[in-house]
Amino acid sequence: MDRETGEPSEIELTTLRISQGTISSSPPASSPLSLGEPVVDGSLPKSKKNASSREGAVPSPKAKNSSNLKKKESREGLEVRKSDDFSMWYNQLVQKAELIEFYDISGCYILRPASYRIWEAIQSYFDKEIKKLGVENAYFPIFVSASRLNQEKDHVAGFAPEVAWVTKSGDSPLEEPIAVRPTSETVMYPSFAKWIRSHRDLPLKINQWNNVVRWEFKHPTPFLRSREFLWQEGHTAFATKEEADCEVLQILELYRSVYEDLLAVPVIKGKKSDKEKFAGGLYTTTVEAFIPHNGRAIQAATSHCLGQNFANMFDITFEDENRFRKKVYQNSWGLTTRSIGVMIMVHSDDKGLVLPPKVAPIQVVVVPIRIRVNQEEINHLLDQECETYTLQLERRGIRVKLDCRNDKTPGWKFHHWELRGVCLRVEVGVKEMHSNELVIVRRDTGERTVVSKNDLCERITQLLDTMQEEMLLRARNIRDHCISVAYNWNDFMTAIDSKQMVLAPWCTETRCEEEVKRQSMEYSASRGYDSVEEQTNLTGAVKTLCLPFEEELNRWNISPLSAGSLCFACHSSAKAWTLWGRSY
Ligand code: 87F
Repeated sequence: MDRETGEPSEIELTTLRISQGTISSSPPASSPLSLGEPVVDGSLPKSKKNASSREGAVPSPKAKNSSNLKKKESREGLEVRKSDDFSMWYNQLVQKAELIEFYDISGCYILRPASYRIWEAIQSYFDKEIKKLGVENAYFPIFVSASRLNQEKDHVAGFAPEVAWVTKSGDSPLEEPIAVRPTSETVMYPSFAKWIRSHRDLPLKINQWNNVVRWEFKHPTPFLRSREFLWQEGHTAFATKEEADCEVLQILELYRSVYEDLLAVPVIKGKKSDKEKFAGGLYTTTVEAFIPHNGRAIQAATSHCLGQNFANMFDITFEDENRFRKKVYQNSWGLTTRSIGVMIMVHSDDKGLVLPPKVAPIQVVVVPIRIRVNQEEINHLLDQECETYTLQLERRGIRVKLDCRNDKTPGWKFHHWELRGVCLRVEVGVKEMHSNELVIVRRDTGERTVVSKNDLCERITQLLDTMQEEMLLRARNIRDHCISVAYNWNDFMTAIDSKQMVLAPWCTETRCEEEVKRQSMEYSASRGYDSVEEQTNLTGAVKTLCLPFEEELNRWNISPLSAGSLCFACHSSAKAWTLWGRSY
């Protein structure tokens, strides 16, 4: 069993990974040229204004008398801080906030309603946007025959160990084993070859919302790395390369928008290096996110230009206006449920989940603060008043919940809804009944705002908008402080070791990238990074994350590379500013 998750573990794989990382080298000396001070918030929220000043205002008879219930209550919350043990914190959080239920097959997780709702919000937003671009949804089978899968040997070769196969029905072996799709190029493209005849059939833009299976051997993590996951995969075909190039960026912009405008997670747009791009394609663009608490970057979504590679393999051709037969240019692009995990890691805290209002299943909870004893009449009025507010908010389209359970104390309810990431709490006590004001508490900052009852709906809407906006700004500010600039190896590794991403002038050669990866692993091993790896099952190797687009460099005030710039690693001529980091 896994010490943190209670999942069945894969001991042999962990052992293999650790034994790979034990080589030594000498540590570097000097410090990085940071874009700012590294800020990794390691503290529990200290807000005095916070939450539970009213905790226990009404001890319910049960809570008072039953030690059993008390025990249960204290186990509801997180027992570990984000800064003390990040991966244990995350595993507790996804379970206690009722996002994930573990399953008896390693790497497979149950997405509970609370997390599936978030996925639905992402789906609904992205689906609308791609439809505006003329993309149509379809559904292709989950199974791929061996011959189809191998039709396109080159790119599948590297992934072969991850393909899961069905070999039996009941007790009888199948005539030919059948693969479960790890991605659908080989499933879809034979149909594309049939459907596309003339230039009039182009562009063809197909998307599917589906599940895929990749039998990963790396340590699984809920949302971030699972053996079955949900995603959308878009597959498009065009008459010209220009149209394909244009769509690659349109989709990348939508991915940025999903992360930044919906999930309030800042991302960096860029192009993948040759080593990190999708092997079957021409070039890969990416949005990269960052988890400050462990200094890990994470690929958030990718938009590939496939060029004519697949058109060659699957014979996807069209007759142009002049009756010449031509090959199509294709793209593919994907966004997965990993996005939910990234959002949780970036925003949540020691009290539990913090959700941006746009995707929060419950945006507001109304909690009556009842009077202790023998005041049933007043308590009843209090409930009625709470119901009125709930209805008002509901009518405005706000996702609101009224919690008038009478076997739970207000303090217990505060913690309960904080753990589950409800954005705002409206507290209604006897004081509020007799005044014209209400108290609203923000989940992300703990800030209390007193509002006039007449303005409740407007103020709630305002607070939700502000919270959405500030969550992104805060996360971006922290993320930007985790980017250093380095011109040499020592500065580079020092920054990496302080959980930073590093922007460095680079020669763009694959050989150099491989050498950086090797040397950074040696370096990490020599600095005892092994033990961190052991705990987190993440490697100490440093990779290129992307060659950031100019717009990103401009935002950081990084001027273009000057003529004589040298590669930070191999000292040959530098071709591009490149973002490096340890990653998931
Ligand atoms: C695992 C097994 C077999 C990734 C795999 O990114 C094949 C593959 O082709 C494989 N893992 N890939 C690359 C997927 C490329 C591409 N497909 C459509 C995307 C977006 C959506």
